[in-house]
Amino acid sequence: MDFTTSIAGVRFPSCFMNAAGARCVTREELETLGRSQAGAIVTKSMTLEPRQGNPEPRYYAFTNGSINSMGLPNLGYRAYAALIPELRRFGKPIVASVAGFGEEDFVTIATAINASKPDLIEVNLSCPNIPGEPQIGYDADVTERLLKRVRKVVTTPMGVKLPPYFDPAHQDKMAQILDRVGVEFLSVINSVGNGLVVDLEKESVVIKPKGGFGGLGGPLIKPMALANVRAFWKLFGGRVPIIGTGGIASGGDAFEHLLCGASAVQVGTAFVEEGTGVFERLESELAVVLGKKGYDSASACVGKLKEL
Ligand code: RRO
Repeated sequence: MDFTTSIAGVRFPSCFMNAAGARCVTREELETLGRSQAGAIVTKSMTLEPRQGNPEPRYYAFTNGSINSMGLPNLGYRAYAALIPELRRFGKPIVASVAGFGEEDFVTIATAINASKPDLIEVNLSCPNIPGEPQIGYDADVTERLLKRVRKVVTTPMGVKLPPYFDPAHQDKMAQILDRVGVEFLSVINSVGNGLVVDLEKESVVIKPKGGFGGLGGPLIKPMALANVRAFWKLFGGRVPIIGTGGIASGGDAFEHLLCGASAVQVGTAFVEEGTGVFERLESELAVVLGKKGYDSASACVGKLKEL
């Protein structure tokens, strides 16, 4: 089965990769991804300075998903800028996830990371877990201003990691902004922000930061992820490639994302829970699904969702 895909002219040996944040902070984790079956190495979202992140416990997995409030633990952009050329030896695309506190940070980081020549730059507009910092992607004016500045300093294909939207008006507005700015791909969606999971035995929250509120991931967010992939795929008429993220725990889940319009998929919760073996498992499961349905490649079913 052919799992190759292409995003913004970059060829990926497999359509499966890690989601930014999942086991991709340290050099060791990034090299482990390099040696794995994953079709790319996606870095943790980086900030100006190294960060320890929020106090633990800050990640909790439960039956239908996960909740996290990691708080951007990362090595700082200088370390990733130095690592990216070294990660080239694994012969697969490198996706650098850029974050920051305020517009200036994004511009500084994007400039330096662009110079280290990753294959794609994913601008994270949707971290839900910094106390007092709203998600940029929920503020149209801030998003447009920030992206216009970042766009000027980035020559690498650039995309955005969007939060989930729950109203078509918000998706329309964001699509118009992204059209004006000019982005080469979309990563859809980040975790569903500020959920709350309760341990009924302990009568307690399950993570420490922000009184227990955190970003939800895993199977429970799949319908929201599929809806956003589909909505943006339609809004851009399939012309802007989409990386689908959210609830991919089986080959069938990946197939659903492809049908909705994703050209590749990122795996977060399932990768954190299973480690790199998840990429082989998902590929073999997707091969069975595609084979049964008569598709000879993953790319053949992209956007083919039927409507009634
Ligand atoms: O580090 C985090 O807490 C985090 C980030 Br930056 C993000 O974009 N999404 C998420 O669920 N957690």
